[in-house]
Amino acid sequence: MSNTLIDINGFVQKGREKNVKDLIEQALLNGLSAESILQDALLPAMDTIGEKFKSGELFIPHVLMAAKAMKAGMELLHPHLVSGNSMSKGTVVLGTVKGDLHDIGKNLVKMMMEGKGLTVIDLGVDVPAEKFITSAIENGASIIGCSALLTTTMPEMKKVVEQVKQKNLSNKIKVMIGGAPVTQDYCDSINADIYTPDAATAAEEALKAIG
Ligand code: B1M
Repeated sequence: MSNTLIDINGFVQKGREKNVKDLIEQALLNGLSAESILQDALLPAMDTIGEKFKSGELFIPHVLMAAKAMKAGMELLHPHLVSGNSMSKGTVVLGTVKGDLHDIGKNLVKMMMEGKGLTVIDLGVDVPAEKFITSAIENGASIIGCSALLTTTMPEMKKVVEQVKQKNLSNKIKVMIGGAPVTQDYCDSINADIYTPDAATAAEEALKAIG
């Protein structure tokens, strides 16, 4: 792996936003692909932060700083990951569920979906089930995408599935779920339509589901 990728990884972990931005700009100029910067530097950096946080080596302020640096990096990669699709291929309402403030993975899903030509209505974080439904109806969305990073917030996804069913929208709207603690088994257990483990697969499956 190139030294630049190793350095970007290190600066994300240290929360050094400016260094991350400078190095990414330089890396792009030098011909490194946005995909490689994301997959080989940014994502592994957040994995390491997660492990260190879990083991008590790092605390919330460190995680927040790393997340900020990661987001700054993602913003620079955004135009490179999102191609110039001008015609929308369908609409997805996306958000992180109620009680949950993690949005890095959700933002990545958004980026990948936009890259596939989908219109994404981003409801942000801490989104209650009702809001997903209302927004999907208002925007004529075919997919509701729910992200959850906490085991305690996953049940909100079940509420979304139940409300889609209660409102007889199951034939119009599919519920897609994802996030680190979410699994195919969980998806089956709450009768959600689609589970995907990562952002790129989420975008591919959304496009397939929209047909
Ligand atoms: Co938090 N946090 N955090 N955190 N945090 C985790 C999730 C945790 C696993 C850390 C740990 O203990 N190892 C743990 C959860 C334990 C659990 O429930 N199982 C945890 C905890 C406990 C907490 C707090 C409760 C800590 C506290 O306050 N004591 C607190 C909760 C706040 C809240 O939400 N109410 C908290 C807070 C925070 C910060 C605010 C400091 C910060 C979030 C900043 C932000 O997002 N703006 C933060 C962070 C950064 C993390 C870790 C370190 C990194 C998460 C991340 O961004 N990963 C995380 C540890 C970890 O996951 N390794 C951790 C990178 C991101 C690209 O991956 O989001 O998984 P991810 O997205 C992936 C896939 O999951 C998938 O695509 C992406 C990749 O392609 N995906 C989808 C995501 N959404 C999808 C939706 C789809 C499809 C795929 O379809 C719709």
